[in-house]
Amino acid sequence: MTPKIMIILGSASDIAIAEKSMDILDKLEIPYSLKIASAHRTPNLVREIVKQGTDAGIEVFIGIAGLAAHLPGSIAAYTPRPVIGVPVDVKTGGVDALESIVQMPYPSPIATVGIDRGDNAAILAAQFIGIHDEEVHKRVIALRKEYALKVKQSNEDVVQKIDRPFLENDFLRIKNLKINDIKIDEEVTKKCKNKDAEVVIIVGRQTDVGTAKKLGIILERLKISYDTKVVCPIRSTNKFTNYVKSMKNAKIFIGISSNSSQVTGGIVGLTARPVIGVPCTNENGDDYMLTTVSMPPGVPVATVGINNGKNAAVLAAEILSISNPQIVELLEKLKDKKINL
Ligand code: AIR
Repeated sequence: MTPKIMIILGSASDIAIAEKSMDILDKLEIPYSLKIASAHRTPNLVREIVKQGTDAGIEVFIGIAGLAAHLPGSIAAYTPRPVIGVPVDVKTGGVDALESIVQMPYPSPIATVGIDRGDNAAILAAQFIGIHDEEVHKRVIALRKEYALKVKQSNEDVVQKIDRPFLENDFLRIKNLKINDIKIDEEVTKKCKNKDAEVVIIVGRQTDVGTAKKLGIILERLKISYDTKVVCPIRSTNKFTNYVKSMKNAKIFIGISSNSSQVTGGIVGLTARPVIGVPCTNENGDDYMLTTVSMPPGVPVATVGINNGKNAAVLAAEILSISNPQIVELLEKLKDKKINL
């Protein structure tokens, strides 16, 4: 079996986080390769592994590292394939590694997941592959349902066992509720502007539209179709849900989000397609990177740098280019132009 995913660790001491990735990939039956190479101690080894891996058909790279975690960025320097970064908590709770991975300059994005979230990195990699491999997409949906059913079941396993005089255990028993089970990627029929768009951009508030515009300009240069909507999942819940579900041909969703990042969190609950998150700043200069990236197991958001809509576009293009070599060429031109400036 030729591996589709390559996991690279900055050190053998990161192995526990890689185990979480491997558990998921084994479950999803996706062949992978595992290597150890440090961006600082062995930069040449990183370059060789990544170049040879790309030539041999690796579709997605996962870089796992702690401290000044420059490994995912180094991987991105040697491959046109998408790179997922997993920050490891070695010191400072892993925030040092998180900032090192997520804050990449344009046009070199890293799809960053939460601290120690090797499991979410593997799910995200499977979602990328699922865009052109229907079997993998179906397995991701099945896995997502497992996570959801576990939550439902925990009402019986935990709540029902608590014995307290004022706790009404039988009030709205979850097992009796008529919830039409877990519907992921279910469709609704609704007229929308550009229903065939490959990339769907959702902006939570008017203030962040500028970030979406920059993103759109890059997608246009890369000849990728997209649709943009400003809709807040809290203020207009039905509109938000219907819009996400009506975009049934979408291969990738991008959420541009501030505050508690309900936009990205909301999208990810409604689809098994990959979700890219662009954290924004507010008027006071607070940023929302942590509320975008720190997703629980099962529901990753591929987070890029703060206000970096352009990197979200490049990441979307890299993901789509796995099965479309034309985009690789266009991306190379885009990168050359940036360097020549
Ligand atoms: N690391 C290795 N080379 C560069 C970096 N940033 C990271 C590893 C590991 C941490 O440093 O990814 O998380 C400590 O590595 P070690 O080998 O000292 O245990």
